[in-house]
Amino acid sequence: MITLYHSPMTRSASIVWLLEELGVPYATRIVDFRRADGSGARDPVNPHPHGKVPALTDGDDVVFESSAIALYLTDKYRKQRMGPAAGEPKRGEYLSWLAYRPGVMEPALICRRFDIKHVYGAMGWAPAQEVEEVLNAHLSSRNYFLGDEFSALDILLGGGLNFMMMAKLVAETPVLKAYTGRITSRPAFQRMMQRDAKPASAPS
Ligand SMILES: N[C@@H](CCC(=O)N[C@@H](CS)C(=O)NCC(=O)O)C(=O)O
Repeated sequence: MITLYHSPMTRSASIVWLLEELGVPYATRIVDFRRADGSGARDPVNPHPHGKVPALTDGDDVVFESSAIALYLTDKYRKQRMGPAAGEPKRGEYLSWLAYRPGVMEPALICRRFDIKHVYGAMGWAPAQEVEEVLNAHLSSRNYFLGDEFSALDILLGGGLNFMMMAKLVAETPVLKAYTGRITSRPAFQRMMQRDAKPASAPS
């Protein structure tokens, strides 16, 4: 049985959305974590080495970091296809964008929030403005990250873009507005939102 170590309305919500799309049985274990305002604490039951969410266990396997969890799940559970398998077309593209989320997109946009100046050649990511241009250009000619096929990329990167647009960390362009409208109208997204709206003490 899959157990997701989760806290509502955090990055682990993406994994709830992905599990809902995959249609596999899972349980959520609500855990506390250290918040930006200084509240919260690491939860000793959470297997993530830094006490972050998400983390996931599946039998004896422990998986942490959103992109690794997404790759693990979409490789292993393939009744509902949510990304190309090894050897299939677009696998390289799939892996590249999966790595782009924590390696480039997130740090670039979070630097913007804290007004941290970008330094070419030193930081492994690109300036926020450049990241926005790349994402808008990519999505202007496609329905989804991989073209016509919805995949875990639209949850990890698309869900992140949706959140950052609401938080005003990303400009609301017609391209991004249409794209996030497409992905958030999915029933699995709505189910995730309903789940996360439940009080934390409710059985999950
Ligand atoms: N790189 C991680 C980031 C996870 C992360 O930072 N999650 C936040 C909640 S949205 C957290 O657990 N923060 C607690 C901490 O930084 O200790 C991922 O993509 O899964």
